[in-house]
Amino acid sequence: MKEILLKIEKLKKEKDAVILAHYYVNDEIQEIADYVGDSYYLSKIAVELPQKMIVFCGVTFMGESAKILSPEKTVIMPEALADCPMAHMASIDKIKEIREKYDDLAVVCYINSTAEIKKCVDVCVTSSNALKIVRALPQQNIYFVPDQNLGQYIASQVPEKHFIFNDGYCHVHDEIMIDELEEAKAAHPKAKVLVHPECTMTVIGAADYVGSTAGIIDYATASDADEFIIGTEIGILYQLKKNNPGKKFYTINKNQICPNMKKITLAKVAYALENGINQMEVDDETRTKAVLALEKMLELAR
Ligand code: CIZ
Ligand code: SF4
Repeated sequence: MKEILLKIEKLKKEKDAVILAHYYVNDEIQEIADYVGDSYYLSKIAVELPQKMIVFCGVTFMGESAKILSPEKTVIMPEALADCPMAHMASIDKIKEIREKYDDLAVVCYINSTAEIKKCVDVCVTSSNALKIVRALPQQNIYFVPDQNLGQYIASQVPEKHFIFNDGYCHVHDEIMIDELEEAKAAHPKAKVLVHPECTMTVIGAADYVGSTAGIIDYATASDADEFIIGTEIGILYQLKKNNPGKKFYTINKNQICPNMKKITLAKVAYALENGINQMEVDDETRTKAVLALEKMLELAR
């Protein structure tokens, strides 16, 4: 075994630590992680795990959500600068303005958001539980932040409610173009198209399946098809190939890479574990407000 892997194993035992990783991080991180998953699975499991320390291989909002839900645990981020730009793409003033306009309103917030935003919303969702949660809400009007694409997709599936959209987006998914998808389909006519709901509605409209990273992996694994065109971040290919050695997976363009997820390396995991750096801190006032939206998500998604 490589020296760095032995070092990480040893440190994990010494510190009573567990490594969580999102499907978008580098392959070698997914290989050493104790748990790999989508953002819903990771936020749920972080609460249930017995270890005192969580090393979160993902972007800031993921570690922050784990800390908010489990304040007694030490949550360490191997790379402090791995942040999701979309997490900042909502305005608290705009949320207040929309609340004043509608009586019967729920502010629904994608988990890809900062704790400051989560403080001002009614419930969080992830791409794997958003439809279930939005359908279960009693409110008729839904203000969905920050992702406009996920918001539009949910609205298309829940036509009985009225939606107000925000203008946030994920550059990795938003930049997957329909003509690129059509080219990929022409090159691989037998392939099923599986995309993430952070893609635009035009791309979603041309897909066979729309779902979270976990949903895409489950669909490809259960499917009889043996070729797939994948419309999400390239890190997902590691699990797709691992679960399906006989099947072929194609991306749509060359930019399906989240630069922030890719900042996490084995050396940074080892260094953060050894030195206890980049501990996630959330002040009490923020935590006690933001936890309500996350706990409501866990309750409604059950
Ligand atoms: O950051 C993303 O795009 C996420 C959280 C995707 C997913 O489905 O887990
Ligand atoms: Fe954020 Fe997009 Fe990266 Fe996900 S893939 S962390 S939404 S920038």
